[in-house]
Amino acid sequence: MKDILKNAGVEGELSGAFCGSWLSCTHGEVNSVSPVNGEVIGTASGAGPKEVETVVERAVEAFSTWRMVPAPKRGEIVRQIGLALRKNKKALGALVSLETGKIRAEGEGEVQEMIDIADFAVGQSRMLYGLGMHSERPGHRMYEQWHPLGPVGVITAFNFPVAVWSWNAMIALIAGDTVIWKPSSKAFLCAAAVTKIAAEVLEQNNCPAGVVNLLIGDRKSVGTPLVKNPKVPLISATGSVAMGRGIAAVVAGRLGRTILELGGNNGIVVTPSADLDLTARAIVFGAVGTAGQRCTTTRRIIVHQDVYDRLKDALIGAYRQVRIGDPLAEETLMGPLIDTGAVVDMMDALNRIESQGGEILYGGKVLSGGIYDTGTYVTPCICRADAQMPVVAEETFAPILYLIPYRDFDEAVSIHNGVPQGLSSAIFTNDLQESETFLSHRGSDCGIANVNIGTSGAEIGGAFGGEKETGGGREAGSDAWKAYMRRQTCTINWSGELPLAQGIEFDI
Ligand code: UN1
Repeated sequence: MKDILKNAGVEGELSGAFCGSWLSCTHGEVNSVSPVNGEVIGTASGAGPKEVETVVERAVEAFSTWRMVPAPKRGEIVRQIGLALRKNKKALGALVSLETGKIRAEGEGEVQEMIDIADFAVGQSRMLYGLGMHSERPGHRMYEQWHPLGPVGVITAFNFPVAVWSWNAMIALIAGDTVIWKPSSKAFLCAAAVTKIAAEVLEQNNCPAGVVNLLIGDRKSVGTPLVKNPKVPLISATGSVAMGRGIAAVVAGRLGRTILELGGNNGIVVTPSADLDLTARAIVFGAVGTAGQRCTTTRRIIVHQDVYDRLKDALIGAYRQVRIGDPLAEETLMGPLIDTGAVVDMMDALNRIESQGGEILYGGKVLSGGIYDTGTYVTPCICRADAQMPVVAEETFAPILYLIPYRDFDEAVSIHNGVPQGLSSAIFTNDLQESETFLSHRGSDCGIANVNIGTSGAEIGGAFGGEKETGGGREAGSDAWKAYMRRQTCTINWSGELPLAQGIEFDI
């Protein structure tokens, strides 16, 4: 454990605020407790409203310099950050595992996602394209350009403690913005380690202090003051729907911008023509991976009644094989939940499933003995449910999978879309009409819709995010960069005359 902290550069007491230098903070202490062994693995002095103010000021100041660095040069610095992450992939991946309980492969996979988005951002730094338009007036030229926006507040959750920052930060950095990161208080060591790596690269390139910043603390002492601050034009937040609602209201109140990536309740429709072996494997990764704690986790299987039993048996068979334990051990497939609070929430959901008429078909037990004595290890759970059960419409951040039988395809789509969340979705079928219907505008209502692959594990090249209560934000690839910049429409008159648009005459 000591080695993991040392290799990631986060042993010893940390300060809760960084803006080019570490500030001394006096807002209590924040502890990071590993769900792997229940031990406190790190402590930071907490930041408070005063530090938020200082850090925002520094980020504003740095922005005035950073925005004048040509975008491809900013891209070159992001390229170096990507190289530094490559060097630290194993060390960071192990820290992600230790602090969040993700298995090693997923911890490293998350760092790979950071590397991928860094590479993507390097290319994007030369492609911040605006459109040119034909003016309706003679001798006029119109075009649009994209300017840096300002400091961007990035609020991240425990479950992707480094990748989500990088989807935002790498794009914000090439866009010319500075970044203020408020990580989850449950995973701030990962954030401190990444901040150190990025800050070192920025320093080597003589960038001003305040391009990347960090604030460690809870919602009240850090989150709320950051979100309220009018000098932060964009808040990008990942977390629960309740958290997002609060942030949306505050930022809308000051007419700021948000990118919200909130809850998911992701479903897979399994039709009679599906390859059930492939389907079962995809479901197990989607439902059990990250111990069911991804926003893209597969939570609902809407399965045709003719293949219900076969799929159920295949899934139960596969669930029995899932090796649960120390996430840092090579053979483990499922680590612990983030804390005992998450276990309580899971057990509470299981009670409600039973009282609402569902049936637990497999798992759902808290493990004990040896490493399990932390009370954070559970067996993943499969339940039979029907779509009307209120608990099915909720996102329980735990490995609970609902099997919901359907009779006809339209019913399956309507069950699929019948929840308040709209992040990720998938269909397993070999029937072209079914897959095309699912992808059409009368099909899935989610931000992500897949055919014959699961709901989780999206690549960074696409825009990531969802509809309805998921919040509507898009991060990472495609043209998500536009949300981090301000668009300016420019009209240049080279005619020597002054014709007005819409043919208006206004001669004096
Ligand atoms: C999240 O859980 O907040 O698609 C993000 C995936 C990952 C990201 C999940 N690339 O599962």
